[in-house]
Amino acid sequence: MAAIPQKHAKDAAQVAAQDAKSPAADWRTVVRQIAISRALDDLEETRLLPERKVLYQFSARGHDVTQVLLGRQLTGARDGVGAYYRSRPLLLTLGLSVDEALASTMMKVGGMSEGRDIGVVFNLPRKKGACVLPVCGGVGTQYTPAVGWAQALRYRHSTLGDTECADSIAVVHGGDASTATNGFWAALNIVTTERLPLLFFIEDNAYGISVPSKLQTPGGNIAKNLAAFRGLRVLDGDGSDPVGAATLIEDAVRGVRSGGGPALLRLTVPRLSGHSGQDTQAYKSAAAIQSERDRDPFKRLRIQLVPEILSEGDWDAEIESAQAIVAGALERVDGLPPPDPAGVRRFVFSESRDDGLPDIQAQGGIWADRVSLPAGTTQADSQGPRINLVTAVRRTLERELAVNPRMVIFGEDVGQKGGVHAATLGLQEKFGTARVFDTSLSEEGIIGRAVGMAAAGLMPVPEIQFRKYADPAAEQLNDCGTMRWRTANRFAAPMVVRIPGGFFKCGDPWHSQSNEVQWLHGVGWRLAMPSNAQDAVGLLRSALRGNDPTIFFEHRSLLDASWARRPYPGDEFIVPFGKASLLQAGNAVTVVTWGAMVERCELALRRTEISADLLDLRTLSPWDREATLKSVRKTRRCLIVHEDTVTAGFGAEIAAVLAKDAFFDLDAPIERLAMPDVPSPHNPVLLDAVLPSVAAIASALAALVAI
Ligand SMILES: Cc1ncc(C[n+]2csc(CCOP(=O)(O)OP(=O)(O)O)c2C)c(N)n1
Repeated sequence: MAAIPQKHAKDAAQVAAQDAKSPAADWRTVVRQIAISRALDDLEETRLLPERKVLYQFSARGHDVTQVLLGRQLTGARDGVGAYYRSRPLLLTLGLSVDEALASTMMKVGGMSEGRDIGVVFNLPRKKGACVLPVCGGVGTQYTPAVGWAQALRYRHSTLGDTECADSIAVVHGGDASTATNGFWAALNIVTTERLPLLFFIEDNAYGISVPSKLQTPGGNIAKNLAAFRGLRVLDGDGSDPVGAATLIEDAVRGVRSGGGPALLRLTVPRLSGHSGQDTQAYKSAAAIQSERDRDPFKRLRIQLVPEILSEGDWDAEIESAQAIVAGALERVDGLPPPDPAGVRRFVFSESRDDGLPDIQAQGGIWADRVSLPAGTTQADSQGPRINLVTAVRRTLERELAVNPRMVIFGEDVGQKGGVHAATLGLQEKFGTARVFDTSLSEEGIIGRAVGMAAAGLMPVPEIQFRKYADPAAEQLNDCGTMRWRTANRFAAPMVVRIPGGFFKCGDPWHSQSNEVQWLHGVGWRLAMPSNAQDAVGLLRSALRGNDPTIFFEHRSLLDASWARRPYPGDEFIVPFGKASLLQAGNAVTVVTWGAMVERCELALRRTEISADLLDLRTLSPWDREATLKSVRKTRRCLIVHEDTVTAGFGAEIAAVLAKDAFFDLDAPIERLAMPDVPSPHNPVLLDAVLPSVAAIASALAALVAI
């Protein structure tokens, strides 16, 4: 063997030490994997982007060496990975094939989203071996779902007895700028307070597009700033020294895997290309660009390995082999067809196959793991004791916790206190703190964690304390809803988010808004708005045993309202979504409503003695178009009443459908009665002035039938 040049002797010694103990020691494979990533970047940057066969290119050049080294450490049977758009080398190391990678960026059939999402916004469903949660475009969105995966590992191990989770971990990969996001801090708080097995793997390339890292964290070094953060092990190193980085990565992963609690590893890396294919890097000086090139970790790795560990010939052979692999993939993938536009509407929700069996996602939720639950019945037991709506929710949660060991309930104050609305009262006492638990005050953390738990095969039931406080979770809610579609049914995150909202004895802009229309514009969410205890039981059970993310809206004014009290309909009672309830039948007009307005409409009809169909939609996603159309075609008039504000409220959608599909059946314009476009006011006098009242509904009905 040739003598090691003096200046590299230390490197070679380190490599040899690595060799003896680390899976990353198979340096030849490491070199090939990095070279494949580089060859893909080269191909895309120099050919596919100019030829417009790739429309959005993100190079990982400079980030690739450390990612490959990390990937080789993720050997746990149920390791989970949160990733971002620059994580392709990591995914390639974890099993993403080169064909899949190229088909993704080239928007072809066989890509990880079937052309629906940006090609580097990946996912890697896996029952065994590291699973990569669906990547999102939003920076920082990867953090809280990875936390959910880590918590699910602990739950699956300690409560479900899944021994494979014992030494599995979660890893979340992000850039320096992502450490400024809400998601990062929410995740950091949760993993350190809960002591979850999660590694933050931060590749600091000193820029967020063009913004330097000193604007993302004071002094520009997140590791330094977190050095005293309680419950977090912090490691910091130079990612352009591959051998040193390999040691740090191994150390960080081993620490988390062996029960040492959460850790953060920051590695500085050069970003050797623009932020994306479009970025000319005009904001960097020539000297800065040159200094980044000088820090290229792949060049450094060659110096560290050749010739002592790998011969020059072996190194070159790996580079050539990588180029051949990528060229072969290109030949195959270039010939693939684009995705069929006829399929673009598929997989917004769970679907059935042609043979009627469910077309279940590869990963996420209890359906993907074929967990079976008791059969439901649509027959209500009318002999049960009368219960109020909040009891209906509590009893249904209790029953489902008993039959579904994968179900967990969490949120602010839901534990010992039993929730500020008392919907979870006594559940923690009965089922323990692993299954019913309080969370930190972070709605992003609550919903993001639920996403990761669902991906790991649980049925999370998070509570958002009041409707308005779902706002900080908007990003996670949105990304959860689109997950099935984005991944072309590879992943889904079914969960039931319980949200109390709407007015109570008074209103206010914070606790009392209803704004359900926001969910209806959020692709992929089911939405239930029960008006009474019986429907609450049935709809909640449907949602909890279902295979889609669902918002379950609990109207505050109905929780203990006497009108909403009904006989307990039984432990297996279900109400299918999308089926309106016809509360009374008549001929002069159709009244379409839901939630707290149902009782008011009933009272108004009694007061006016108008013969009407009264439809309680019960669910708005899906909503019962057929029943609505059928009724309006019969009565030829329609009044829609809702609490949400009028402009672009859901009544507008219903009216548009009726105007088109029942146009020739109508004898009068479709009427809407809703809140004017103001926030919910506090003083009851003001609230009464804007909420549709019984009197206002009655006079709208009278006017409508008089036309
Ligand atoms: C929430 C959000 N805000 C802004 C953007 C636009 N954006 C995309 S990448 C990026 C910079 C992120 O930098 P960093 O996290 O350091 O990762 P890097 O790209 O450097 O690898 C920005 C601002 C986004 N995708 N998401």
